[in-house]
Amino acid sequence: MKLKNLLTTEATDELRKITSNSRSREEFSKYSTEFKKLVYDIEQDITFQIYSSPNFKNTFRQLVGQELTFTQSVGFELTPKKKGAAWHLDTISFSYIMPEDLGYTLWIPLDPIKTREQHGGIAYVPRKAYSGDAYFFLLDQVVKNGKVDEVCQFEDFKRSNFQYASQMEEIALESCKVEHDFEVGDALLLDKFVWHKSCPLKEGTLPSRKAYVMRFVGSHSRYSKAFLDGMYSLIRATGEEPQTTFGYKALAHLKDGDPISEELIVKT
Ligand SMILES: O=C(O)CCC(=O)C(=O)O
Ligand SMILES: [Fe+2]
Repeated sequence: MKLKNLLTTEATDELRKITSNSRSREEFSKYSTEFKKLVYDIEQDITFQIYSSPNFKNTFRQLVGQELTFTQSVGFELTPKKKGAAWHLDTISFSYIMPEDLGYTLWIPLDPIKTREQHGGIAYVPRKAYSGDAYFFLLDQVVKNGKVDEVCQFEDFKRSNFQYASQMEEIALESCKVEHDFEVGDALLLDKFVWHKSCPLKEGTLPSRKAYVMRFVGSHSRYSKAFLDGMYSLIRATGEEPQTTFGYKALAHLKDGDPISEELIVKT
């Protein structure tokens, strides 16, 4: 869902500064090489100011009916030479909560997005049309029933990256995608069951598109080490290293089923 004028110019200027100044890690995975920059955990004072402001909290309480707990930030930069992310669900980014629990991505573009001129935004498919909850359920069954090792042996599985849509799904997703224009200050809120992708940036006046992403979990969302371990085994079986170890670093002291509240997150 698109949120108009969520952030002030001061806030987006600050977020742009953080995103510009942060450096990507050396070890690139396939996912991160599809961007000019992809860097995790770049929160600063401004990030805290945004998510703890009463206005922001109220807005989201009304929108999702739950308090949101900030977990992680990500900075993206996309240029015309890079494809960005193909259709996917953020199964790794939300692997530290129970598969059925709520997680949210707030995507904040730091450049204006004009779809008719250069694209460069995010496309998504509304859950009513095709929802990712069945896919989280599927992954849950694999983990819960101790089938991760077996799945990791499948040649088909090793060849594909399970976070992404299949070719047949891509065709269906393309045909019901939504792509918005954005002014700087607007944002897009997606829950973790929403399929989405980057829209490649065409050559034009904008040389690159930056975005700052804030991930949240619902205040009722519970930690799941079992699902976290399962997802990391699956991703490693495809030959990729997980982009982030947030669930291990920041939440390692939690037990399965513990609710994740702000005080429990270890700042790294
Ligand atoms: O900014 C992009 O192009 C990708 C963002 C994305 O996939 C995400 O935040 O989950
Ligand atoms: Fe994503």
